[in-house]
Amino acid sequence: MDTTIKKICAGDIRTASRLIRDIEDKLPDAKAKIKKLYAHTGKSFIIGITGAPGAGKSTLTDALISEFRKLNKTVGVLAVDPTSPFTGGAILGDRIRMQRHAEDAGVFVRSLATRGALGGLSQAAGNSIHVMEAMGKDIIIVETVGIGQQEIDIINHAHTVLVVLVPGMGDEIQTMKAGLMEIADVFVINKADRAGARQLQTELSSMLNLSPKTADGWKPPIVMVGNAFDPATFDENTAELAKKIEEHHLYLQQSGMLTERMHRKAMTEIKDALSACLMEPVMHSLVTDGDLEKIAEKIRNRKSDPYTAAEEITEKFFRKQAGK
Ligand SMILES: Nc1nc2c(ncn2[C@@H]2O[C@H](COP(=O)(O)OP(=O)(O)OP(=O)(O)O)[C@@H](O)[C@H]2O)c(=O)[nH]1
Ligand SMILES: [Mg+2]
Repeated sequence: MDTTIKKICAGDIRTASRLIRDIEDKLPDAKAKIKKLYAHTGKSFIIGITGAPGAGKSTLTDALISEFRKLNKTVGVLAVDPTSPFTGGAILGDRIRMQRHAEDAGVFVRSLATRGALGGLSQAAGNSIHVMEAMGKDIIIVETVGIGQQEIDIINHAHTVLVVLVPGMGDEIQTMKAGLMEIADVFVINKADRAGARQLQTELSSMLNLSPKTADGWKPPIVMVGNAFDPATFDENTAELAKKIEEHHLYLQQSGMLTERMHRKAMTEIKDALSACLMEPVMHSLVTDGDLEKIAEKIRNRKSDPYTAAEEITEKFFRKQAGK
């Protein structure tokens, strides 16, 4: 076996960290490593946590780590920050918030950011999850800011999805718009000691009652989590949250829905890989050749149309590939 793979499968933190960094930097070698690693993945339970910036996702993740550690489960955490060029501090914040687990060999925390590259964040997240799976982590938590399609793609790598809402942020409407209602398996109303928490709970539960019964027959529970700085209630609430997550996990296993989730994950992985094999090289050569600007200009002047342009681009790409 490749030494890198061997080391990662033995749980070596340095080798795993290096591969995650290479994945993030899109080094071609990382792809080759993931191919070899893949056979050693697929056994972890993956939890996605999404919600607005500052909703308290990292604080909750930290609390969940403690809950899972009590059960002797090893935990991997991946904090994905799609907006990191602007909020570089958030990732540092994540490290600080999860610092109390820094000494624990059963916990592995890494962050992932886009470095201005074209797309591919979902793929980088998926591959980093694979690294943690190969390390043998029982549970992997993926945290991402939930706004757009990119984040939904990332969350599709998870088996169970938590959506974190906070009273007074107009979240209900945001959530509906972002399509998060459909993707949530468990809702968390965080900072539930704040005014408006009960109202949010009522609105959310009537929204859930109105929505046609989810295809898989699971009704997403709403867990209220109070102030993170009031340990007595916070610990009790997060223990309840961990219980709901476990219930969903059991439900997935018993209903056969886990297979469906794994299928959804596989679909996302194919889409990501195709995008890396096709979309990204095409876009890359268009950008570096300066063709993208020229084509856009032609379209703007109605000298061409997007379909013809796309056909020409595709034809050129495949001709170039065939000539290789
Ligand atoms: N009042 C109050 N503040 C909280 C609570 N939970 C978290 N915070 C604070 O809210 C801020 C954001 O918390 P995070 O856990 O980093 O939130 P996040 O959703 O991970 O944030 P991003 O990753 O930046 O989107 C921090 O300053 C926390 O200390 C809470 O229950 N009550
Ligand atoms: Mg965070």
